[in-house]
Amino acid sequence: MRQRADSEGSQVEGVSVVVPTFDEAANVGELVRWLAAVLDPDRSEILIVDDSSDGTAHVASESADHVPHRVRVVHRDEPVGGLSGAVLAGMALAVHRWVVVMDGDLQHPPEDLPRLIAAGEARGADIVAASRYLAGGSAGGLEGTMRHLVSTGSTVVARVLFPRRLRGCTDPMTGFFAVRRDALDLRAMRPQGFKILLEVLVRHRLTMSEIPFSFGVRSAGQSKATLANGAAYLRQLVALRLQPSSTARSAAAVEVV
Ligand SMILES: Nc1nc2c(ncn2[C@@H]2O[C@H](COP(=O)(O)OP(=O)(O)OP(=O)(O)O)[C@@H](O)[C@H]2O)c(=O)[nH]1
Ligand SMILES: [Mg+2]
Repeated sequence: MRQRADSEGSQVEGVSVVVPTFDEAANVGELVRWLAAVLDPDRSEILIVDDSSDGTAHVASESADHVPHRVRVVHRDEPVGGLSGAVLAGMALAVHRWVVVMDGDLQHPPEDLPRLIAAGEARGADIVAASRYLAGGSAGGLEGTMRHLVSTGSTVVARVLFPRRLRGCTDPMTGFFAVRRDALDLRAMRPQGFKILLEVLVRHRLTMSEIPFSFGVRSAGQSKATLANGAAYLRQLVALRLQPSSTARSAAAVEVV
């Protein structure tokens, strides 16, 4: 059982939390309660971008009624760009200084969220990623040897292909990070598949930092990591190599909501 976040400690302000969800009805209620424990209700928002058909959006909206925080639930009837497209849609709605991206299945511990923001403020970074591979972190929540191999293999390939943009980034595959809203150029991004941090880092010139974290086990429900995501990752690598940075801006803008 997860330790309860210290709701008596100071709560973080100036944060928009973007959570992509696909069939997370069994997790999203608990996630909203956990986030409410660490966020200042007057200076934060929770943006849930949902592509599900299992009632996740309904559960999320009901949970919102029990917390004083601003919770927006966006259900996409015609999803574009998968998980990464959902994150981009959430980023487009975010109003606060920091945007935190995290999964909806509690594998990303909400109590680590204040550490991300504190590190970003203290170090003057544009982006702070929560890394499973930094000393002190753990990828224990990845199920099976194959998932571990795919994760480390994908990381090595990305770092070889983008050595400058990924310098200092031990875990470009992590889905848990905080980025300054004004450092993002959403028009530069061409999201597809699962790897939104890679998209952000390669398409921007950002000062990056990391904190270690322990990737937990999925709380309930099914994984959406599939072979199709592997294929999408390869397509993403090719697209990023061909048009890596903000030169992409002149192309047609991505529709984000
Ligand atoms: N909106 C949206 N969210 C998605 C989509 N695919 C996955 N997600 C969400 O993205 C997050 C990460 O997906 P997961 O299935 O947990 O992937 P994972 O953590 O690599 O896999 P597990 O370790 O098995 O949980 C979860 O919150 C999912 O609900 C999608 O197509 N659209
Ligand atoms: Mg997961």
